[in-house]
This record gives sequence, C-alpha cells and structure tokens, in this order.
Amino acid sequence: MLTPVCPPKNGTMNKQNPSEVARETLKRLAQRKLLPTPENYSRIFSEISGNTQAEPDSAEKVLRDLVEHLLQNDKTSATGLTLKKLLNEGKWDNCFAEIEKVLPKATTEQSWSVLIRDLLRQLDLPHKGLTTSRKKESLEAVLARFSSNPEVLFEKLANLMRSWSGPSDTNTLVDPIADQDAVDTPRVAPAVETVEAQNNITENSVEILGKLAELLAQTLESTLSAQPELGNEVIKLAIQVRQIKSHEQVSELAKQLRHFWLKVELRGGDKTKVQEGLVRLLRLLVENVGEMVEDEDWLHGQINTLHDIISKPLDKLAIADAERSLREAIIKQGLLKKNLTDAKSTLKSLMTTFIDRLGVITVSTGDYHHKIEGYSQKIAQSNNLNELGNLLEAIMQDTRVIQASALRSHEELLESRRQVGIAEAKISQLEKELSNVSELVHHDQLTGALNRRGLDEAFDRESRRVDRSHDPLCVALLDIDNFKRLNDTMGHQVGDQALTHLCSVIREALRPTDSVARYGGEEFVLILPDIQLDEAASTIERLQRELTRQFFMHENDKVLVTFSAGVAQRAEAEPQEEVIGRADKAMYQAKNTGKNRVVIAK
Ligand code: GH3
Ligand code: MG
Ligand code: MG
Repeated sequence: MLTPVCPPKNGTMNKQNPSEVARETLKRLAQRKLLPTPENYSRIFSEISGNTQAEPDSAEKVLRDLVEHLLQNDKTSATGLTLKKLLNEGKWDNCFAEIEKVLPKATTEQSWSVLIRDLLRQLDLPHKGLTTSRKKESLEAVLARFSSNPEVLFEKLANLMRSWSGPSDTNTLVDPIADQDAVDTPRVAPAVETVEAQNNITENSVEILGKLAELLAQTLESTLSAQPELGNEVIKLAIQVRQIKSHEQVSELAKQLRHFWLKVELRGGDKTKVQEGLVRLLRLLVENVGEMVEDEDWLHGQINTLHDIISKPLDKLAIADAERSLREAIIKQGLLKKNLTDAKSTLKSLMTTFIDRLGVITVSTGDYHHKIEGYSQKIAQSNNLNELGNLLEAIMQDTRVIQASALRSHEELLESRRQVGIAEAKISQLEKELSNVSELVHHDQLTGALNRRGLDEAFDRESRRVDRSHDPLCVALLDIDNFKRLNDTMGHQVGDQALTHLCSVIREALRPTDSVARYGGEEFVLILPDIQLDEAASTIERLQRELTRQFFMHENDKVLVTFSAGVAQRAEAEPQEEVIGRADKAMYQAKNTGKNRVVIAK
C-alpha cells in the first residue's frame, strides 16, 4: 500500500531544515497553482525559510528596473522601449550602446542636483576644525580651477565635500586641488583612475603605464577562460592596452573597457544566477522528490544522477545534463502523479464495487447495510489516499463482523438443509410405506371396484370353490364404447365420474356374490359364479338396459354410457388369463359388430 507523504504542519515545520522547507515550498507551489520554475521555487523557498535577504540584483534586473522606471515616467520613452526590446532579445551589446546614449546626461544632471544640495548642506553643517568661510574658500578655488571641465569639476567638488566630513579630516583640510589622489576614493573606476594618474605623462610614467597596461592586458586575458564567448573582444582589447602610448588612447580605451566590464558583468552575473538557481532547485527537488515517491526505482536513478552532477564542480555541460535530468524528473513526476490518481480512482471503484456487493449480500442486515451506504458516500467524496486507506480499514473491520455473522448464518443454513434432508428422507420413507400399504389394498380407489390384486384373489377363491363344487363360473369383460370421445368432449374428470357411475349401476344390478373388478382404464371384469353362460350373457344385457334407465348425468344432461362385452364360462381348471382372454376376444367381436352388444365367447 502506498504511504502518502504528509508534510508537517506550518506550526511544527523546522525552518532550519531545508528538506522540510523544500517540501512546504512544493506544497505552496501546488496550492497557489504556480509553475515549478526556478524563480517561483526560490521565491517561495525564501518566503518560507524567512530568508528575505535579497539576492544581489543581477545586471539584467537592474536594466529591467531601469526600463520600467523610464516607461513609468513616459510610456513613449524611446530609450525605454528600445531597451525593453533589446533585453527581451538578449542583445546585451546593443543595450549598453543604448544606455550610453542617454545615461551620461541623465546621471550627471541628477548627480549635480544632489551634489549641490549636499554642498549647501555641508557648508552650513559644523565640521571639526573648519569654519564656514574656510570651506567657502576651498569651494571657490575648486570652482575657479575646474569650471571649464564639468566632469572633473564634479569629481573635485565631491572630493572636497568628502574631505570636510570624512574620518581622516580631523585637523588637516586636504586640499582637493593640490592633493587630489588623497581624497579620491576607490569608488572611482580603476580605468578612470589610471587615466587620471597619467594626466601628465612623463618619461618615467611611460614605463609605469606600460607595466600597468601589461597587468591590465593579462587580467583581461584571464577572463578568457571564464567567458570564452568574449574571446575575440578580449584579445582585441589586450592588444589595444599593450599599444597605449598617449593620453587620448588611454581615454578611448577606458571607455571601451567600461563597455567590456559591463558586458562581462551582464554575462557572468546571469550565468552565476542560473547556476545558483539551478543548483538550489536541484537540491530541493532531489531532497523532496525522493521522499515523495519512495517506491519509484526509475526516479531514484534520476535522483542519483542529479546528486552526482551537483556534487561535482559545475560546468556548462554538467548544467545542461542537470537540466535535462531535471526536466525528465519533472515529467516523470507528473506521470507518476497521474498514475497515483489512476490508482486512486481504481481503488475507489474497487472499493465501491466491493461495497455494492456486500450491500446486496447483506441487504437484510440493516445496521451493516446502513454503514456501508455511508462508506460509499465517503469514498465518492474522498480524494486522499490516506483517507481511502482508513476507510478501507474501517470497512474491513465492519466486514469482519458481518463475515462472522454471515458464517453463523451459513452454518444455520447448512443445519436447516440437513434438517430438510432428514425430513425429505422421512417423507420418502413414508411414501414408500404408503405405497406398500396401498399394494395391500384390493380395491380401485376411483370406482371402489376390485383392483387387479382383488380380481386375482376373487378369481382364485371362486375358482377353488367351483373346482370343488363343480358349479359353473362365468367371466364377462366389459369395455366402454367411445369412451375416448366422452373424455375429449366432456373432460377427463367427467370421464372418471362416468366410470364411477357405471360401477355403481353394475353393483346394484348384480348379485352380492358377483364381483366387479377394474381390469384396465375403462375395462371391467365381472366374476359371475353359479350361473350358466347364456344366463350370464342375459345378466350383462340387463345391465345394458339398466344403463339406459340410470343415465349418467352431466350438468343436467343425460349422457348415455354404453359398453361392449364378451362373456365366457370358465372351463374346469381353466386359468384366469385364458378365460379372460376368451372373453376379451368375444368383446372385440361385439365392438367389431356394432358395439353396445354382448358376445358369448367360444
Ligand atoms: P372403443 O369403443 O373402441 O372402446 O373406443 P374407446 O374410445 O373406448 O377406445 P379405447 O378403449 O381405445 O379408449 C379408452 C379410453 O378410456 C382411453 C382413455 O383415455 C380412457 N380411460 C382409461 N382409463 C380412464 C380413467 O380412469 N378415467 C378416464 N376418465 N378415462 C380413462
Ligand atoms: Mg378399452
Ligand atoms: Mg373403450
């Protein structure tokens, strides 16, 4: 079973633990529906960890802020629009050229206003060892000497002001005119400084300049390994540096170097940022994804690869590898999430089916059925694997109870079935006994006449008797005429009633010593002892007449029942079958000669 990862609650989260912060970061990214881009990731990560110390802005950011500022002031600002376009196209070189067009003016203007405001303020402020008039003197001197060159004047004024308020200006006022180097600060670009240092090139200073130029050329060349794509430019600049001979060349080169350093900063800064962001993101993902999908071998492989990559010093190729692996890991994570969702919905449908079935089985066990319905609803609403797991557990618990009771029911059912079996056996035994009993019965149940067994007994008894007495013994066989038609037209039950009617007429018409037996369906054998054959035939004919008097009534309709008969006298010691056989033949003669007749057997 999958164990869902439960991120710790905010309250208990350890902000010092990058793993926990990273997990929370992932969670918030999902909550806020943000794409897991490095920027979003690091932003949320910083937000959670409380590490709000801003990253040093990259050159790109500075430029973008500038563009934003320009366009805010003037939507149609040509510089703003051009810069924005160039930035979006990644054309750094052109960007710089564009800035160069406008920046000096803007910067100077802005700085002048600041400088003048500061100067006014500093003049009025008390400075240790300095009077206001002394400060004014210095100021006038600077203005007089450098007013022809605004750039130089700006710097001299700034230096003068610093000399008033700086820490080293205790008692000695540094003369900005006489000793300008002492008040220059490192904030001034080294190239500019070099240029300034060489303002008055002498024979000696040419040598120093050569050394400095060589150093600069070497420094430039050393950037080749870090920024190989700037190779041509570096080589060109290094050559120019080594060829410096004049003040003009130095100024021109200083300008080019400023361009170049900005370019280096833009590229280097951007790259470093990418590297740092990527590494941070990789570490976060590595720590998190591994925990989130414990069972995923493939992903573990990817994570190990990432670990390897980021543990080594990063180069371009390694970053490309890392990016590729990371992208695959993210895609895989997406797939995995889908698989999890699929698995969850499969589990849900399995559980629902399971519950449906149980619900049907246990439809009569009210309480359980009720609970099961509740579970169904909860499952439908649940989207959480953990919750589904708990539900399953609860269902299983309840099911174990119902299983026990179902088992009991099953046992009861088996017992009932066993009891039924016993009862069935008893019934079958009783039926058998009943059948045995009925075999002992000598009379036909429908008509009350003797059955075949009764006929046998009666025939044996009379035969034995006449054998002793030598009295005659006659046998008549009667077969109802067209009885099938009667059944067909009036129904089988009416046929039965007709049979019963016939028997009662026969019994009434015959002597008590005579016997009537039902020989077949609608065939009867009469045993007529102590009577001659013709008398026997006359008796049967009388019977026929009697039937025309005592009609069989059906729904108030008179139904004429007739029969054909064969009469035979038993010869001495003649067996039953034979004498009846002869009577049967005579009966068929009667049938064949028009029915409702009596024929004496030969
Ligand atoms: P036939 O004049 O040639 O004797 O014509 P039949 O219709 O009587 O012909 P057959 O003897 O072949 O048919 C006898 C019929 O008697 C067939 C059977 O359905 C009917 N039968 C036999 N036993 C019973 C019974 O117990 N009750 C009823 N209702 N009908 C019976
Ligand atoms: Mg018949
Ligand atoms: Mg018949």
